Amino acid sequence: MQRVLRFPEGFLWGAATSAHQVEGDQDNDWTAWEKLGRIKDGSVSGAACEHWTRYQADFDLAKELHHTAHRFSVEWSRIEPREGEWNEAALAHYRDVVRALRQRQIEPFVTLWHFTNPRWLAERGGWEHPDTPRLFARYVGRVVEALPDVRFWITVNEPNVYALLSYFVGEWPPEVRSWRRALNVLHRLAAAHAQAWRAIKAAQPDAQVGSALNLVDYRSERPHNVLDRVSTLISDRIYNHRWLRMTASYEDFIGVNHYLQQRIRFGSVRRPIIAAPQEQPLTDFGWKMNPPSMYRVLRLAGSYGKSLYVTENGLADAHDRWRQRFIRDYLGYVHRALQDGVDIRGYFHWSLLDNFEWREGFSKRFGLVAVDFTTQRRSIRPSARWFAEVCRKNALVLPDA
Ligand code: IFM
Repeated sequence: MQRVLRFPEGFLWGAATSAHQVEGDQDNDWTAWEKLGRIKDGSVSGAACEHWTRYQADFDLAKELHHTAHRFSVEWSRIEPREGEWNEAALAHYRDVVRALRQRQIEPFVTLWHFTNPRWLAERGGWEHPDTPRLFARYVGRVVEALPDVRFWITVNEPNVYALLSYFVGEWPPEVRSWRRALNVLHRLAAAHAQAWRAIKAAQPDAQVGSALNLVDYRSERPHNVLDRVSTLISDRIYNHRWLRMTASYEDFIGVNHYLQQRIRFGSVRRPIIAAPQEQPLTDFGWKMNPPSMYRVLRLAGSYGKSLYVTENGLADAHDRWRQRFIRDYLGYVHRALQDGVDIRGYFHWSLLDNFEWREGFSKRFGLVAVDFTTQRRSIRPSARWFAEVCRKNALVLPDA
């Protein structure tokens, strides 16, 4: 006997990537920072997956895997290499990328900012500079004009992760450790999102515009400890809700990126514990799987009354030991949230390809498709073939327990 969980008609299935992580060769703040030797495995993004030149073949793989949508980002530093100077060749390239997806009946979801800043922008203060939202909206206007065939836009990716890691924990460039500056950056990004939303709507009134937020399922480390509980509440308010409260009226949809449950202990907010029930496997990142968290964060995002897309969900798992189980169990909770009335319209697995995982370098393997970074050879992982059947059937077929 089998149990079949059907997804709504038209539900979109696919995977996500970001420019810096797969394209390589950029003139941005991360490239500069990597060269200072800051990446844990000593690598630099370099040519990454050479997706800049191999995108057609990569999209053939996505097609073979029955993906019906694909999320990727365009790189600001390629498009505007110097302030006010536009690189038409880069825009034409991204137009070809969109066309390549359309030719394969894959719906493009385009992210306009995914952590990296052009070097010239970083040098004048990046997201701390009051003029950055205006410059961002101007850049967005150029991209939207150049890509009239895109219907789904994601303005910024995980503004909360960026504010946290770059300005509060200080683990990412520009390595600041200040909660005031972190909040200021989060607010700047929200202003940028609103201005970009208006710019896109002015050019394409029918476009669907949202942002992709990283949502964490926060729990108290010691449920009966009042200080832990207050710290947990504050983390949830700032990390999960603050962005949504500021931007909800400028979101046609909310993109939910979900990876983790975190346990908060008073006094260690900068270093939360990534925990889950004992029996859940540990992924290569040291992040524990915890599928019910997916349900809780979807309910949280759904409470803002917008439609949702799961714009990222995945794990580092070089040997593909857990990926199938991970996708199966997390999708089970996506389905449960749908049944409980949450309006979820698609699921993007992170990631299509193994890629440059920020400070971890190339050591963490998130791809449905494995990449050999010496030869650039791609090989489809078994879990990706299994996920392909979910996409093809628009249903999750579960063996009866
Ligand atoms: O690789 C990142 C991505 O850039 C943003 N969300 C989380 C992923 C895995 O860490």
